[in-house]
Amino acid sequence: MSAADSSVAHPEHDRSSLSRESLKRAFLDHLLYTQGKSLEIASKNDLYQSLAHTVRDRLVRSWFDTSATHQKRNARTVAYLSAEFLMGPYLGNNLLSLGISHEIRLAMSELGLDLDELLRQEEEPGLGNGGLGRLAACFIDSLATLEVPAIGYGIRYEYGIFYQTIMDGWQVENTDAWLRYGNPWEIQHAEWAVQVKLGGHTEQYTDDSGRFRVRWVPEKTVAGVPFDSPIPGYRVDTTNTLRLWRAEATEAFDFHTFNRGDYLGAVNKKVTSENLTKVLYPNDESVQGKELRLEQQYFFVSCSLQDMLRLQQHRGQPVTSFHKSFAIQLNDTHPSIGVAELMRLLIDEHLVPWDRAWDITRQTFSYTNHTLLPEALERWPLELFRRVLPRHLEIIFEINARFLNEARIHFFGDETRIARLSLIDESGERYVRMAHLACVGSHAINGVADLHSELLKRDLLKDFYAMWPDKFTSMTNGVTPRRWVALSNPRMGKLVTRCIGDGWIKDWSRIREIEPYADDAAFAAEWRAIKRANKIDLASLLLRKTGIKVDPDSMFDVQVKRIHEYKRQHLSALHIAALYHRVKSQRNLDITPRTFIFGGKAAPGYMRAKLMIKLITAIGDVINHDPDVRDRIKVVFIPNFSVTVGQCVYPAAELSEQISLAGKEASGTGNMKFAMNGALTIGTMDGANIEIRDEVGEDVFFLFGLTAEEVYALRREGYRPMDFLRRDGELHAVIELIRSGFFSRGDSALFAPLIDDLLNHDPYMLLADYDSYAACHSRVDQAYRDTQAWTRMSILNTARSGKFSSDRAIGEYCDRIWKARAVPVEKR
Ligand code: AZC
Repeated sequence: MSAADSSVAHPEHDRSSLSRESLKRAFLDHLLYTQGKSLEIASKNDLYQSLAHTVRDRLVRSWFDTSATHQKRNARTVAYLSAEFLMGPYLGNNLLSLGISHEIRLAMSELGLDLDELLRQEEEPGLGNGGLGRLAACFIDSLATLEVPAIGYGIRYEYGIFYQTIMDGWQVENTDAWLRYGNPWEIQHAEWAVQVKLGGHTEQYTDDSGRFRVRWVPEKTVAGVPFDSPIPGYRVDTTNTLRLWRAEATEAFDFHTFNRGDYLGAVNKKVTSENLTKVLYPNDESVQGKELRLEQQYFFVSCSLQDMLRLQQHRGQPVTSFHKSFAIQLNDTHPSIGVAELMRLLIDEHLVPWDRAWDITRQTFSYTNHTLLPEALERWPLELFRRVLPRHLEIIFEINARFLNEARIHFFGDETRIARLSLIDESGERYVRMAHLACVGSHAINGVADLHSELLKRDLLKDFYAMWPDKFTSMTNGVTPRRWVALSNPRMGKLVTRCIGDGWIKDWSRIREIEPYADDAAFAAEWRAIKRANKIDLASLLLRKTGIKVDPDSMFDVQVKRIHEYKRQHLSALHIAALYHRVKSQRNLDITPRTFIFGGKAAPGYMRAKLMIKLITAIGDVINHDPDVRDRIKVVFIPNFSVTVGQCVYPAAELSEQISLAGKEASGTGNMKFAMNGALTIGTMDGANIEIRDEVGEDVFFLFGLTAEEVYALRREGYRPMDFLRRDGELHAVIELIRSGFFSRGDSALFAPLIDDLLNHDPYMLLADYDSYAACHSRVDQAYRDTQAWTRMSILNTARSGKFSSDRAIGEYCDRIWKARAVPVEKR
């Protein structure tokens, strides 16, 4: 059964205007007039495009009514600024929102077409790296479903996150030309293009009324053109907008060069301008101060702010009430230059006095931090910053001077603290600290899970917390139950709907109502059958993508997420190697058959992470081919983990690996997707794992490892990984096995960088947590043998996952930060 069959689970409205005949007519019209094809000669892409256009047409009316209502009501609008939106495929989700998947399926089949095949045709826009980008996508889904006026602002990268293949066990990156066959969901609005300045210098002048002013004389100007996609709420009349900006050369600029007779030079500059939105930086939680990246960030932020000011004017509102019309959320520091840009627009272009402008700015912005990792903190070398944004640097200096004055009064005499707080890092080479700019320019600052928010206050942002405790708050992440359950797990959706109705799709807290069914044998049997069917689907995907055949009756133990040392995929690898070692040493050992499934991308320049992938595939290669193992253990690495692949993985998982070192994973959101789909968690006390465990109950959660407090204590005492190795014979043997080249055809040097690091430094404390992890897995092994008890836990786990909907998270943001509310759309 496929995603689109979710229609069966959620009875659809019988809207006559959407009758099958008219859908077929519209589809064939698009095939002819948009694609220029007949049914006989159409390619699969033609068919997909025609269907997508047919569905988009059905969103346009409500899209239009939505913006008309928001304008008329002058409703406070949430502007979610994010350098990444990892949307996943649109078609299935839009069918679900509209409630027409069943009709469309029938219409297609009457034309001899298979909806599932058309759904598979869509290339997902991979405009994000991982958690942060996917969170933005879940949030705009919830905003629309909750009928909150909102616009997602971001970048229309021509190339999204790279396409990953695995060759000889190594990650290989390929470009992601997702726009190759066109994007049927977007509408280009050339009429709303804006100009963005870059480089150059500033000049002082006196205006007509004798006031001292600053003018920015840029080196170049780039045009920003908006591309809009509709974001329909689930079964409501609200259809919000995702507005992504593409950089284009400005005519004025071309003309200038052209007039000097330098045609090729002009063309070349055009190409350079357009480079700005060419490609997404594939780094997750690490930054290198690349000029182009700063330009990208500034480009999309400036476009978005200018766009909001245009809307403000269009609504007939003065710029000085900008903060009443817009609540801008900074998704991490990537858009934090917005603080300085709004100040520039207000004071230089709209002639608002500084104090008033600062007031407006602070009331407008709020900032979400997504990571404590120091390597992820954005800071720009001052000279680079000056080269790209000379006017902004002046504004930042002024903000800083005023801020530090305030701080000096607050922390009288404490100059080391003042230096720590400064927007400019002057400890060596000078840098602009973007997180500090975001903190100073926002009225609210939040972490993404309770532990993370506490650690922010205690550690990373402690000086800001000391100064402004009231600005800090915690907003635990959430994920949308539409995409992550209704769409990706239609079998489960159907069962749940049969028992409690379909209210859970819009209100996931109601999933609690299935709790009594945990003890219902018939329900449990169905629950199991559904999981098994989902596993069979995943098994066939694995076979197709990797050639590896797995047993759907083995336990599916899954770790999918970006590959990173702090997430510790190699801890799992060590444990798998240990299991193998056990099976080899005791031939008839009775273990629960398991399929270990991994997926995730490593940043292309992150060699250690790439080596982790190689370690997993190398161990897998040996195990999968060893007849002694007799299918008791399989290891599969799914290439190119993406939203599309995730939709197949979460519903099939039984064990969810959330094994980061405590204190490192800000929240995690995959952990929530697994929990909703009935996979039990094996995890550390990290990020939102803690809250998942609080909700589902400690006997429905496999806990192991050090707590964040214990991690700090151990580090303070002086952590010596070797001490832990000596205590554990099996781990010792496993490390020796890897070191000897057993998994690398005798190449004992291959994994040395990983292993030596574990033995000598082990910054993520794998060795300290190993024992506890392995013991916990033995408990999992035992628990899985009792099928009924396991099923019961799985049901309870889902039933108690109500908190982890992004609808809950968005409700909290609206109440506590944005002061935004639902505005029902008036239909024309
Ligand atoms: C991620 C965090 O690592 C993850 O724990 C969290 O769930 C997610 O954001 C959403 O809040 N961070 C990122 O993806 N990237 C950066 C730069 O933090």
